[in-house]
Amino acid sequence: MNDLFAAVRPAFEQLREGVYLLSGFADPEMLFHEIPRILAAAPLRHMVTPGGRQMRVAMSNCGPFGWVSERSGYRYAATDPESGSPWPSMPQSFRDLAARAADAAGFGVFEPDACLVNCYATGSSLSAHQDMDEADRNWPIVSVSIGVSATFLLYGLKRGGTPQQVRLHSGDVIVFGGPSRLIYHGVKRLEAGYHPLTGSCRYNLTFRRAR
Ligand code: MD3
Ligand code: FE
Repeated sequence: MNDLFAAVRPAFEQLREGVYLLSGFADPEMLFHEIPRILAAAPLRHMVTPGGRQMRVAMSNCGPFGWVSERSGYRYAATDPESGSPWPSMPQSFRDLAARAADAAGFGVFEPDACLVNCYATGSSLSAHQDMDEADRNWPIVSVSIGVSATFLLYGLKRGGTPQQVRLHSGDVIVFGGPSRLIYHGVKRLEAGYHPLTGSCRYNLTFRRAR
């Protein structure tokens, strides 16, 4: 089925300076296989924003550090505030995938120390934001989509304007870095859909270097 679209959807596409779409780069089944262990140790939760609103996307983490949002702000934490325990370990297959994607996009060595697991139910969206909580913005960010397709929104370095819309399918990987590392981005409301791996949901793995 994928071959039908190969001509119009190349495997490697530069969306703009520092943003690369690697269509079908990841094996979503292999990655999703690891998810039950992670979520059993650190269940998905709707974190509260500093503004006091509950996020529509359910989140968890694996790896040495996890991204958390609380009334007091955003931070990277070595332990899950819900349990007080370290986050579940990052599977080697996750590290390898993130490293291979960053290298394929031209960023060289990438050793993520944080993997945010985002879970979108039907109707969930992620409003435009920048990823600013990482110590060293020279590292790229690698994002992997699993399950139901979604529309990713790419803005610019300033808030507002008309976003570039990118449809992301299961197994697609986006790598961000360089001049686009601090662009505003978001995800459109997830439409009702079905994927054999994830049912009506979309999962996204975001690999970052926090420290
Ligand atoms: C572009 N997640 O968790 S990941 C996030 O699909 C987040 O769940 C989205 O944005 C998702 O923060 C998109 C892709 C992503 C991550 C970081 C970026 C895109 C980025 C940093 C700069 C520019
Ligand atoms: Fe983000």
